[in-house]
Amino acid sequence: MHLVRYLLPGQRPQAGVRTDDTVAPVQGIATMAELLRLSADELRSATDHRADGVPVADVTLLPPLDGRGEVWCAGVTYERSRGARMEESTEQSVYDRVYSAERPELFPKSPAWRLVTDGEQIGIRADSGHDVPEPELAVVANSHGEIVGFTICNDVSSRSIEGENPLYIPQAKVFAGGCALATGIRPAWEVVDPKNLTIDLAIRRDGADVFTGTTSTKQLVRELADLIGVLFAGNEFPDGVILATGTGIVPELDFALRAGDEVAISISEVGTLTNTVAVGREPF
Ligand code: DO4
Ligand code: MG
Repeated sequence: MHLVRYLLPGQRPQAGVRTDDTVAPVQGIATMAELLRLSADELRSATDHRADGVPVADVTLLPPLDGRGEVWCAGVTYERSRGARMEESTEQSVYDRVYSAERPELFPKSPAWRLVTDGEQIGIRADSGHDVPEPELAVVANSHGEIVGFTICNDVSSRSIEGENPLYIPQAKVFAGGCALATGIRPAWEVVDPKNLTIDLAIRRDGADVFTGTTSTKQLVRELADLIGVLFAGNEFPDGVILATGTGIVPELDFALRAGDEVAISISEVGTLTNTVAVGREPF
């Protein structure tokens, strides 16, 4: 089962539940924000009370967040990420220190309205030059700070802009098409062990794989509840929040995304996310 948002022709976006090839609204609920205002127990029982469904082929699936929902990212949570940042950056020590610091790196990535989802284009910046996808397990928390599900985030990033100066991280991380989420949220009660999931990334160019990589969330050095705890320590998320937990797959420095590349991410028990790369607006 996945929590989804979808559009039927001529209607407003609707939150609901996808099972196999059917989507159905949850009774009395219109938006994901409403679902994420429920407690975890209330959400679980709400998903048992569904109205009649329609074939998924008849709807357009939307990014699974709405209203005041936000996506945040954690960074440098895998050894591979620490190594890659130290290689690309002029300021190596900040990455080395944050990897083992008590306080994790967390940064805002996208409001709900700027998200893209499966099958849509992801963007790379025209003023960048060295860009990579970052395939990440994303934790979905309700407004009470409880972990209620998991999805996939592609934290598309500019290595050249961040590498020049870490103070440029907002520009390296936040731009049109820079944040993609899978269409579905797998409920937490259906995922046996989120710290034992396989993450796969494949990048295809002209019909051939030009990069493949795999990792496991076993390699994630932070506890999911701790990351959510720090996020909620200074913030309220009245319509829920999705926190991407960092990348454990970073291509070597000689690889960069190009327009037209297809980026496919899969996470066991969670789902898949596939997007094609487009170059964003011209530099200022
Ligand atoms: O420190 C920069 C960002 C790190 C990041 O996004 C990651 O490790 O996934
Ligand atoms: Mg990342």
